[in-house]
Amino acid sequence: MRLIIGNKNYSSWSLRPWLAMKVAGLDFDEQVIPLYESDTKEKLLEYSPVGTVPVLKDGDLTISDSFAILEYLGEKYPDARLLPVNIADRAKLRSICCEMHSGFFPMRGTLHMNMRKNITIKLPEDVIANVERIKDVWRNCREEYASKGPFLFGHFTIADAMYAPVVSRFKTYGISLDGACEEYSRTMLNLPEMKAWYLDAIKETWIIKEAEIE
Ligand SMILES: N[C@@H](CCC(=O)N[C@@H](CS)C(=O)NCC(=O)O)C(=O)O
Repeated sequence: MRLIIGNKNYSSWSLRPWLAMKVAGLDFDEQVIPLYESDTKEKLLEYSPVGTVPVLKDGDLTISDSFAILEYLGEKYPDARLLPVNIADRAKLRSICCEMHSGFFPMRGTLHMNMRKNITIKLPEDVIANVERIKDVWRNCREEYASKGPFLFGHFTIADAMYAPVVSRFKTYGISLDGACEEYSRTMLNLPEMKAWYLDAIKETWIIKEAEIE
């Protein structure tokens, strides 16, 4: 398999399948395409007509979109337990994954993923509302699944992959966390695979000005 991704410092959608594939111990090549350069679109279109990253190539199959890739991996590698076994848990997982995938626009538009940065900014009301809702999601999951392990559904699943960039954004922008949310954030940041992505991100030299809040 080959996973085509964007800059590790900035590409939140790319982090999601990469992290899940690494945690699941899957064998794959990765290819980074630096985003928002003059030839980026042309390069992206070589891999998928959608023209965005991430893209997963598995033999003749091309899968675009982070969530579609995660779902595919969950189905293809059941032993990796990227999806919960229980149908009700799967439904709950999909509900919070879709909420992430199709929502939180104020948070996504203001708190760009930027792993090199540590900065405190005054948050607008709509971003605060998103942050509070995300904390609720994490708290509710941790309350329900705490006895099964430290991740949202106990063991690591695609839900943790979906929220991994949020963990990083909260760290970058100094969002204060306590209790279950602080523990969850620590669990995610201490994942060896997350640390490996951070190390690669920090080494990158590309700068995307729009994602660099001063
Ligand atoms: N909903 C898509 C979003 C993908 C996306 O917007 N990726 C960004 C990078 S994080 C991208 O490829 N931007 C380049 C462009 O739009 O030209 C997914 O989940 O994969």
